[in-house]
Amino acid sequence: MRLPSIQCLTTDGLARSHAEQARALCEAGAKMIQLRMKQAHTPEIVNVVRDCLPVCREADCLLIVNDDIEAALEAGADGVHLGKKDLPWVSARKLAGSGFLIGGTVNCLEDAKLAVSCGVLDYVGVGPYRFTRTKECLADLLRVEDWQAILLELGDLPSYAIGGIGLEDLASVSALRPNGVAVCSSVVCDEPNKIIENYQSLAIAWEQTKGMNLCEI
Ligand code: TZP
Ligand code: MG
Repeated sequence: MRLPSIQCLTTDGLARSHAEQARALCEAGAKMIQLRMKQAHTPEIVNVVRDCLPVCREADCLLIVNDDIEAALEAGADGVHLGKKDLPWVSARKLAGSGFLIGGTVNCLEDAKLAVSCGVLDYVGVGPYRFTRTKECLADLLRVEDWQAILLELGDLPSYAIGGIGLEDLASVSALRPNGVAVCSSVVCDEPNKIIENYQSLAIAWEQTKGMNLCEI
């Protein structure tokens, strides 16, 4: 299976619902969406995943659920993204079995070591690159030497740089050599046409940085 090099996160707090954000992203050509519904309980997440899945399938777009593996499995999502406060990665893999994507959060070298040694992750999100209001309790920003050490440690484990990344950051981010970028506020907004425009500009710019390498998993 190939992992796309751009992952788009939906967010709370917009006039457009998570499903509407996901639909616009699919229309824009997004190939990997992470539903990040921080305020919702499992039944609501299940409903939104079920709503989004046909659209994502039609658009050949992977649908990942943030935090809630129970919702992801029940609704038939493609995977889950788990941070350090969520179900441990090894337990998640035992629960989900193979053929289900599990992504993890890496904020430091120690996390990267764990991500590799656990042997159950399909990808990691590495960051934060910049300050962002999208995530509460943001970890310390990574310095260039942190990126180098972390990405070296990760080896072949696919990585997405994350945290406040916008169009103007792509050249510098790409120079760090993650496999891809994960973005939210630079793409999703209240206006679906603007989501499409934002995503497409970002995808073109990322391709221009030669960051468009698809990674095998
Ligand atoms: N983890 C680290 S930063 C972040 C997450 C989920 C938020 C990403 O969103 P944005 O708006 O692209 O900073
Ligand atoms: Mg989490």
